[in-house]
Amino acid sequence: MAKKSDIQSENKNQQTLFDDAPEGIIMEETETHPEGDEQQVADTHPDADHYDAEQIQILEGLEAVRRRPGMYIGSTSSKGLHHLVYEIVDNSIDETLAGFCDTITVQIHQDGSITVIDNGRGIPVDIHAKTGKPAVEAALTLLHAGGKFGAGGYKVSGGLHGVGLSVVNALSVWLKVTIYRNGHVYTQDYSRGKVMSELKVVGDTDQTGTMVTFMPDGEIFETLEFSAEVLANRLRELSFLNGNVTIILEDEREGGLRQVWHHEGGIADFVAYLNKTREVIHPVLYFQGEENQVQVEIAMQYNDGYAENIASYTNNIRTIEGGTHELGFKTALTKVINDYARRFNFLKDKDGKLSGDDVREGLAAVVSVKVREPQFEGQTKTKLGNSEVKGITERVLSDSLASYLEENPAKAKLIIDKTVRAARAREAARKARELTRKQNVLEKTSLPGKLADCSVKDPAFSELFLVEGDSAGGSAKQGRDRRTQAVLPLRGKILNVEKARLDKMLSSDEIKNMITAMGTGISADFDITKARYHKVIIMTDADVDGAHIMTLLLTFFFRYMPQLIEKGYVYVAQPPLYGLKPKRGAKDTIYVYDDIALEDFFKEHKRDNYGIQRFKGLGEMDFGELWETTMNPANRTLVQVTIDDALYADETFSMLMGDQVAPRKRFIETNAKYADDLDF
Ligand code: 0RA
Repeated sequence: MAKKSDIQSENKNQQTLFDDAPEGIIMEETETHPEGDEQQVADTHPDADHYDAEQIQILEGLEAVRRRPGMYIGSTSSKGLHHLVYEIVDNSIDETLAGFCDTITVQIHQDGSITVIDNGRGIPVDIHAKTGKPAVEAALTLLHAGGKFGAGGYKVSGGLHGVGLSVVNALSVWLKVTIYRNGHVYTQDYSRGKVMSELKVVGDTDQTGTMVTFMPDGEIFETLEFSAEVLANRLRELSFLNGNVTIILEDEREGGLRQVWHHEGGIADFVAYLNKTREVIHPVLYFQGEENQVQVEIAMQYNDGYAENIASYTNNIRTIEGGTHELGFKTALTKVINDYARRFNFLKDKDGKLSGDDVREGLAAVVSVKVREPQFEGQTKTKLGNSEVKGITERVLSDSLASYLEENPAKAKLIIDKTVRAARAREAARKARELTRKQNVLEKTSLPGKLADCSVKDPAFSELFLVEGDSAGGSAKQGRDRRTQAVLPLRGKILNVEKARLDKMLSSDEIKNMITAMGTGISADFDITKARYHKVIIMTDADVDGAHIMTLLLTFFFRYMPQLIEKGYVYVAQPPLYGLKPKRGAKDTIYVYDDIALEDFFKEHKRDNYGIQRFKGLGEMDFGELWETTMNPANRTLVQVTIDDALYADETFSMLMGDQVAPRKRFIETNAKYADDLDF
C-alpha cells in the first residue's frame, strides 16, 4: 500500500492546481480581527460575473442548525455525518455541470477531518452588498445563503437536503476554506459556524478552485467515523452520472488508499456496471434529449435474468420513489415494445398486450434528468413531481428506441422474444398463485407442520427464527422462549429466487412454509398488516452454506417482501464463533463473536488459561448455549437489515451469490454500522 508521502507526490502530478496551496492544513488560533499585514479582500471587478454577492439571500442564523441538526441533514447518525461531505461535493458537481470543473478530490484525513478540493471557478470573494461581507463568508455563515436560491442562480445538483455549505460549517468544530480565484489564494477559518479569521490573501495562483476542510462536531454527531465504502458508493455514482468529471477518494487512515473514478461513458457505463455479473443480450443503449430546459438521459440493457433494475435520478439525486421521469420511461418502453411486437408478428392477434412487468423483466436501466426547479414529493421526498417531465422523457425514448429496434432486427428479436416469454411465464405464475390462494382458502391458512409457533398472538411481540437445518432448528425449538419466539427450520438451500421465476419458486416447500408462516402473502398480494411477526430473524451457520442461505433468504425478502425490510422487520442473528472455557474455577464460558474480538480478549487474558472451542455451526451448540448466546433478547446481538438503497442492495445480492463468506461478512459488518436500532 502506498505511504502518505507517495500519495502527496502522486497528487501533484495528477492535479497541479494546488501546488501553490499552503502545505497541509493547520488550524491556528486566530483572532476575529487580525491586524496582520495580509491584505483585506474585495473582488476588483464585482460586476464581472453575473453571479455576484447580491444573489445571496439571508434567511436565518446558524444557531438554528446546531439546535436542530436533524432538520437540516436528516439525522445526526452516520448517515447525517456523510451528508456533510455530499453537501460540499454537490457544490463542486454544480461547477462541473456549469462546465467549469473536471476534477474533484475527497480526502479522509487521519484525524477524522475531510477535505474536498475542486477546480471550479472558486467561491466568489467579492463583497456582498447587503451584509458587507465577502460572498464566501456569507455562503458559509448565513443559512440558505449559498447564492443559489435567488433567481438566476445556477442550481441543478444538490444533496438530499440541498442545504449548502453553511450547514456543514455550523456542524463542524472547525472549517477552513481556501479559494483560488482572481489570481489569488484566499483562506478563511471558522469554528462551529462562527468566523475565526477574516478572509485573507495568502498567495498568488493561476488556477481556480475551492478547497474546504472540516472537522465534524462531536457535540452534534453520534459517530465521527467516516466510512470510505459509503463515500465511495456515492462518489462512484456521481462519476457515472457526470461522465466528464474525475473523482478521487483518498483515505489517509488506510495507508493512503486511493480510488479514482472517471466514466467517459456516463450512465451507459453505469448500466454496464449494474449488469456486470449478468449475461447481457445486446450492447447498452444510450439516448438523450432536451426540451424546455429539461435534459433527459437514458441508458438501458437487457440481461438474461428476471430482475428489474431501474434507477432514476433528478439532478444527481436518486429518486427512489420514482416519479414523472420514471413513469415517462416506463410508458414509452411498454408502448414501443408492444407496437414492434405487434407489427412484426411476435404477438398474434389473439394474444393480449405485453404488460409493463413483462417488458421490464431482466432490464437494467438508468434514467437521469436535469430539471431547473425540481418538485420532490412522496414520503421520503424522493419522487419527482414535475408533470412536464413525463412527456419529455417519453418522447426521448420513443423515437430513438423504435429506430434502434428497426435498425437492429436481430437484437430486436432477442429482446422481444424475452418479453413474450416473460408474459407467458407471468400467466403461468398467475395460475399458480391462484392455486396456492385456493389451497389456502381450503386449508383455512393452516400453518406449516415444521413451524413451532409462539403462544403470544400480538405480532409486535412475536419473533420468527428462520433456522438453517433441522438439527439447529431442534435446538432452537427447545431453547426458545415459547411465548414470544417461533421457530421454522429450513432444510437445505432454498431456491435461488434471483434465478427462478415466481411459478417455480412457489413450488418450493421451504418457500411456501415461509410465506404461510409470515401470513403476509407476496408481491402484489403482500399485506404488511397481516404480518404474524414483527421480527424475522435469520439464523445460519457462519460458513459457506450458511452465507448462501442467508443471501437467498435476503434476496427472497428483497424481491417478494421488500416492505418487510423497509419496515425494519428483518434481522440477522449473530451466533458466537468461539466459546472460551476457563480451565480453572467454575466460571462461565465466555462467548466471542469474531476473530478480532478473540484477539482482543487474548490481549488481556492469558491464552493458556482457556480451552477454546470453535463453533463450526449452530448445531454444535446445545439448546442452552444457543439460547444464551444467540436467542436470549438480554444477551444477543441482532443486526437489522436495512435497504437504504435498493439499487446497491440488488447489486450486493448479485455479488453475494458467489460462494464466498468474506463479502457476506463485509456486507453484514457494513450494514451493522447503519443499524440504528441494534438490539442487544
Ligand atoms: C457561488 C457562486 C459560484 C460558485 C460557487 C458558489 C461555488 C461553491 C463551491 C463549493 C465548493 N466548490 C464550489 N465552487 C463554486 C459561481 C462563481 C462564478 O460565477 O464565478
